[in-house]
Amino acid sequence: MTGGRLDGKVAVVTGAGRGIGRAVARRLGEDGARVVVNFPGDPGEAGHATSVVEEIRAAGGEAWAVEADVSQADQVARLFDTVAGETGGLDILVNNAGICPFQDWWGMTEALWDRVAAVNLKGTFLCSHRASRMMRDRGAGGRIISMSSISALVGGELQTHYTPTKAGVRSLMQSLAIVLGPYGITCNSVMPGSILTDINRAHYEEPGLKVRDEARIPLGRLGQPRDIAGAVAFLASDDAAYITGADILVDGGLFVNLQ
Ligand code: RM4
Repeated sequence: MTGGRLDGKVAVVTGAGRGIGRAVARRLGEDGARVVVNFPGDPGEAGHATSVVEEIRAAGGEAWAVEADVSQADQVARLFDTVAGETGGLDILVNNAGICPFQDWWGMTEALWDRVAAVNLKGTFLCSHRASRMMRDRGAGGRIISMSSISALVGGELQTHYTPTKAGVRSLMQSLAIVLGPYGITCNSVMPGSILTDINRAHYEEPGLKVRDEARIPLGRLGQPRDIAGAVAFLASDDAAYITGADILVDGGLFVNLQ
């Protein structure tokens, strides 16, 4: 436990079976939050979610898994209705669910563009809309933390579908900070750099890519999911009570290392 600075808080983490979302769920559990581990219905995802729930419980925390594709309004409604029924309220939403199938521009299809936008941006909208209504109606404030990306600030040759969604997530948090501030709900983004997870593991199997990217990172290594979890835990805590509409770039110095 790290002092239990989130003791008794209820947190929903979307896409929490693997990668950054898994590390965030683990960390919020370590900090004392009761964690809802959301996962999509794709094959194998339930097993990932179950294992992270078991890890949180084994460490003395409270967690349970709820399936929902965040791009589907009816499934998002069911997710938050379940949270309301099980806990009576919601303190923290971490919009982490995201996909990035690398694809060159000339091979980009409307279907792939739509799917990435639906999960990454529309999913953040759908979850934030439901969660903010719960937080507003309960009247106890709250935290909405969304996973944007270094790709909100720079382009990506194989990510023309993905980078606009991450810029959009950041912008949505800025606007929601204005709307939800009067309710004591803060809205912020975390912007990971190159973090080694399943989202890019195959990409980094290309010979030389990992070495190339590590050479551009002042801290000399790709990030790990727990590097992001710490920033999320901070934004979820009372230590970040006066931070809203902001973003935290967690990239090992990659963004500034351009010359
Ligand atoms: C991030 C960044 C990373 C990439 C992931 C998928 O925004 O571009 O390099 O691996 O997206």
